[in-house]
Amino acid sequence: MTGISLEELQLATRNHGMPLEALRYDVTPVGLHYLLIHYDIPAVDAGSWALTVGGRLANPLRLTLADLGERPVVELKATMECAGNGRARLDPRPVSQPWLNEAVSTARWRGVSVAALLAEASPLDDAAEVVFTGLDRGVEKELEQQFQRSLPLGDALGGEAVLAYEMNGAPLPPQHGFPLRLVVPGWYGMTNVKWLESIEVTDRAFEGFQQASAYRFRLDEDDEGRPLTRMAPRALMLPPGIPEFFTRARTVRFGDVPLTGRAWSGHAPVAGVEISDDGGETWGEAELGTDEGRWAWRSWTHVWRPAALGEYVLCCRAHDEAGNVQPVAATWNVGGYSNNSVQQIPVTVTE
Ligand SMILES: Nc1nc2c(c(=O)[nH]1)N[C@H]1C(S)=C(S)[C@@H](COP(=O)(O)O)O[C@H]1N2
Ligand SMILES: [Mo]
Repeated sequence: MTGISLEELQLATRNHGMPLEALRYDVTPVGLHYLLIHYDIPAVDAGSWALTVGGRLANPLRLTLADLGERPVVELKATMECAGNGRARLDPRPVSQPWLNEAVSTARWRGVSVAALLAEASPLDDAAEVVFTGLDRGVEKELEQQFQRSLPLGDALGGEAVLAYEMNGAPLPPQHGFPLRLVVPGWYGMTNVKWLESIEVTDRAFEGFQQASAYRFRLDEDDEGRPLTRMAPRALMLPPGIPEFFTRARTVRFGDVPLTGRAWSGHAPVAGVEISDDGGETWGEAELGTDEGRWAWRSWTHVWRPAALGEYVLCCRAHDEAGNVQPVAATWNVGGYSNNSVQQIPVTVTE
């Protein structure tokens, strides 16, 4: 793997991942939730802020935080994963935010239902997509823009998407989208537009940068590709034993080693998790924990009994009820998206 650039390091220090030991929490404590911010965290004055809901609607709306607070409350536990999670493990490494495995977390979101709000605004017959615009501004590929993403009207009306003003029981913190963000459970991170300024219903497909150029799975520069939507299945393991400070190489004591982790899929419920201690040659079944809801990751456990002292490579992989399973090797792609190849944790078993 070639050396990391100063630009990648600059991104990596702004946008932190979730330390994998935080897989122990059902709901990730806010400060441990991974973070991805393309530009700057915008300054927002809650007193003068309002959300505009416009476009192809019979009843356009303008809503303050107080207006939103008067509407029926919905709450959702959702696992969110950056579409670029796993990017830095591709070779050659696509140069962007260099995630290894840690760009995933789970939060309890509270707010109003997107479907209910759109129903109130009454979409016209020609309504096709819903464009969500954030307040944050920046430049990408020489194009000045605000962060914007769209959802097909059917997904906005039919799913469980939320306009969230609370995260884990407190108002959204600045870095996670204060005062309001979109949460579309099951979809990759970029869908969940932070710092919402407006929602616009359109009669055509949205062609904005973050939709038409970025976040597409493209095999090469000439490939038009397909848009990233739902999260592919993935299981992660809480690294067992203790790490060496600099290499993070792990040591575990000989005996029964309890392994735990979490698994999720945006396509269908997790059907099972398998464990390997030989780098993915042979697999055994892990036990799934309590179902914490369709959109939250599922815990799993497994007691590992190493046969002897020595070196092992621990792996875990998830499959879902739609038959999707994690590959052992990743498919390289231009943006470095959706690399759900199995996690590998080298460990040394000692006396
Ligand atoms: N307005 C805005 N929304 C955004 C982003 C952004 O840069 N600006 N980043 C997106 C991406 S790529 C991800 S992975 C998630 C990360 O959400 P988090 O930082 O709350 O974990 O937010 C998404 N929403
Ligand atoms: Mo992301």
